[in-house]
Amino acid sequence: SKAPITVAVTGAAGQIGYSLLFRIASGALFGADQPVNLRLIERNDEKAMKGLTGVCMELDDCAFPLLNSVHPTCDIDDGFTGVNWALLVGSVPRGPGMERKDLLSINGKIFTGQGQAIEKNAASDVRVLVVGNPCNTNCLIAMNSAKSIPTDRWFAMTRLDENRAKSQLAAKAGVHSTAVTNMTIWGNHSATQYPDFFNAKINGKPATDSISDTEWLQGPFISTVQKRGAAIIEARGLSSAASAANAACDTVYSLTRPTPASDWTSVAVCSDGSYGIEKGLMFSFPIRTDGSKWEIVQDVPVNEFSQAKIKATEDELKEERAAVTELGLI
Ligand code: NAX
Repeated sequence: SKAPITVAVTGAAGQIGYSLLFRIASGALFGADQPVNLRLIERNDEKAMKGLTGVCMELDDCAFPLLNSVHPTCDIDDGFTGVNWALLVGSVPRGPGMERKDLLSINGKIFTGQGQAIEKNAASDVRVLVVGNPCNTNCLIAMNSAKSIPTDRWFAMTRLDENRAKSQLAAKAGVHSTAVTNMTIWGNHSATQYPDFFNAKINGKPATDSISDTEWLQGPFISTVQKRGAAIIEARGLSSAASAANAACDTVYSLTRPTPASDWTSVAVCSDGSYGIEKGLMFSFPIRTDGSKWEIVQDVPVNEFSQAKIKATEDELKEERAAVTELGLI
């Protein structure tokens, strides 16, 4: 049988963790014949670690055929030892009265420490997906704290936004979500992200052929996707967790298998200057991969409307980077 793949998850006792771990253990990332080791990382806090113990008990109780080992810890050097994939989910949410700068500063310290611990302890083929918000900038910080790990191993998650956009377009066109392809999320995982309906396809043809309501596409469609996180909180009283865990699984799945012909997927990667985006920013682009090496899809048409939206989200990421540079985090 195959050698296990080792996956670290931070924030493992949190809401997303509670969905994500069970999906990983049942084969959602690497398939039904690939055993996994889980290394579960939580804060050095009694309540968090006790919660993690409970989650580990439930993982035991599933008797998952693919789950080779589970290792809970609050020591990040231990937690990242030998990991092939690091899913950085844990971060500190913005509390009442907390300034944006305080948030960047608190999370900045978490992600510099985790970047260093990954560099020191992970497997030589490690790949990192940051989910914890602000995910693009947290990823930028971790990547800059681990300079010996190639920049093409670092990803921040915009797949939930991609999936949300596909589902909105499918509902509007009256088709199944699988009919929607080539859905790019450009930029930041935030309210400035741009879900690019111009280049999306429905049943292989431009989405705009099936959806003629341009006013809806340029207005409510974009804002619904941008603000979906807040709408879920409003409805559920809790932030999106199962759908976020699902998107994390989709991201790893898509990055480890060849992209279907003529389609692409969205994930934030370190910009190489494509589409005029400043080099070094963690920016969500259309991506294709053969399952190991990935590339930014070039020559996707960007019209004036799209250009303005892409500029706005790039500007926001530049501001976030300036703030963390000023704080000495990168
Ligand atoms: P929870 O607050 O339920 O869980 C977070 C967990 O992280 C807690 O158990 C906490 O103890 C732990 N934690 C905090 N600091 C840690 C550290 N230094 N090391 C290890 N663990 C630590 O949040 P949850 O709903 O699970 O969301 C987690 C993160 O995902 C949040 O930052 C959230 O904003 C972000 N999201 C990102 C999304 C994306 O699309 N990129 C979508 C969903 C989600 O909002």
